Amino acid sequence: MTTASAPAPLTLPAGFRWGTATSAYQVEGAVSEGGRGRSVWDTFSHTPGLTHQGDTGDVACDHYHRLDEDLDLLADLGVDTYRFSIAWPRLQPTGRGRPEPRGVAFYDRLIDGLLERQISPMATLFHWDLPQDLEDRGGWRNRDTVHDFVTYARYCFDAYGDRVTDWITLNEPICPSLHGTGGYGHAAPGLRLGGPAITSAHHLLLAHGDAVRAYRNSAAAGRIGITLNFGPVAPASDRAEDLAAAARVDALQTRLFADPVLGRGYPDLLVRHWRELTDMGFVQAGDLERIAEPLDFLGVNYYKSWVARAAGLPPLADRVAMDMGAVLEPPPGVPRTGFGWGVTPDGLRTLLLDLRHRHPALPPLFVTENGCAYPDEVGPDGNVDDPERIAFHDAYLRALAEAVDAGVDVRGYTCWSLLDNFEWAAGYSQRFGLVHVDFPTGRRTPKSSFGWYRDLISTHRAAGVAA
Ligand code: IFM
Repeated sequence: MTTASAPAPLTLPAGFRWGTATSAYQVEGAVSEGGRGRSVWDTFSHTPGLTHQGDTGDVACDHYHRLDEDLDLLADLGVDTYRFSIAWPRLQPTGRGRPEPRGVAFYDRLIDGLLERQISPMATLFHWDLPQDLEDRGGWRNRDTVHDFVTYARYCFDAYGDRVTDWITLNEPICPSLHGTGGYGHAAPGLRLGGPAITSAHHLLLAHGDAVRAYRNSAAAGRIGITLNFGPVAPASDRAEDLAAAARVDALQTRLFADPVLGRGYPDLLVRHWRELTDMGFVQAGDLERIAEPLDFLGVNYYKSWVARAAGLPPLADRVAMDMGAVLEPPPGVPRTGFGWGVTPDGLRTLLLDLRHRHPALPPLFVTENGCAYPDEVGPDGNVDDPERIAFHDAYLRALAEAVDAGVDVRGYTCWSLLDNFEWAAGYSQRFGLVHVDFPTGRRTPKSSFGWYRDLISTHRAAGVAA
């Protein structure tokens, strides 16, 4: 493995925490072991034609069996924090009932292994893998799922609350709701329902707020927050149609979840559109207060920003899809990742500053995901050189440091991802890892970005500017 020359130091505050992130279905595999139940992603990925080349998470990175090897990689990387998710169907195979002891034991081993290596565990309770049995009862469209989630969350707080330092209730609630239930059917559970997708979004938020309150009432003594993904957008021109299209996309992609979580309720502009699809009767008295439970931190996932050009409103049922009647493109002239996403580091600075500006009582921020996919290959010398990924993380971290300089309280950064993994409907076609995974054999090869990130972390630690 080659290690790039040491990067110029970034000015980040003392105690800034460095990490990497993964999620259960994307890395674990072993989907039929340890009593695990099925999730919506097992169903979706096994439905012919829905994922790239029919890829599934059945084996994924085989992290379930290679746990010690992956923990050693984390120790070698020198991270302060590892962000992983707990698979609800591993803990409660049907989403209800007594916890499955083998599932509980797997995450005990993971958490203890992190602590033995002086890495603080950051656990996400829900990263899209809803137990299929709950989906069969209506999934997040069913208000009962809120109660089921809080029961599951309590089990987790009781089992791991003495050791997990940071909890994340939900990752990117837009994915299981608007993308999976109301968009174009390209993600689990693969429905195109319009109004009921909005019901799902609301119930996810309610589950989040209630889980935070359950946490405060538990014996656990760490921090709790939620992770939202943000897609900042600028209008393609100052034509009224483009301005309106950008405002709609902004409401959907940067404000739909952040505003209610931070106590501002749903953006009016969205509610006006939604009124054609739903009477919003699912929002009951007191719900918005329950959703706005105070947080210890807000997790920010940021990859790219967009330019929006008006394309005419889509048919009614599609109005909850992410483009909201706009053509979304990377800003002109920016490089693209292997996935075709724009490389837009400045958007991170703007996003962090905007969040602080819009929300005077903003809790501390934590960048819980940021990364890029390129078609990395193991070279003839056995190394994987990925200079684009190094340049990507370097640029985004510099934008983050500028926001911190301007006064935004950002506590840490967990890059996506430790390992190449199952990228949802794109299967194994997109490699986001600092570590290359040869999927047929499971063999891990740290990429040059792994060495770069390790050097960056140790330089900061040595300089005394990071914990
Ligand atoms: O792989 C996903 C992750 O599950 C959620 N955030 C975005 C990543 C890259 O698409």
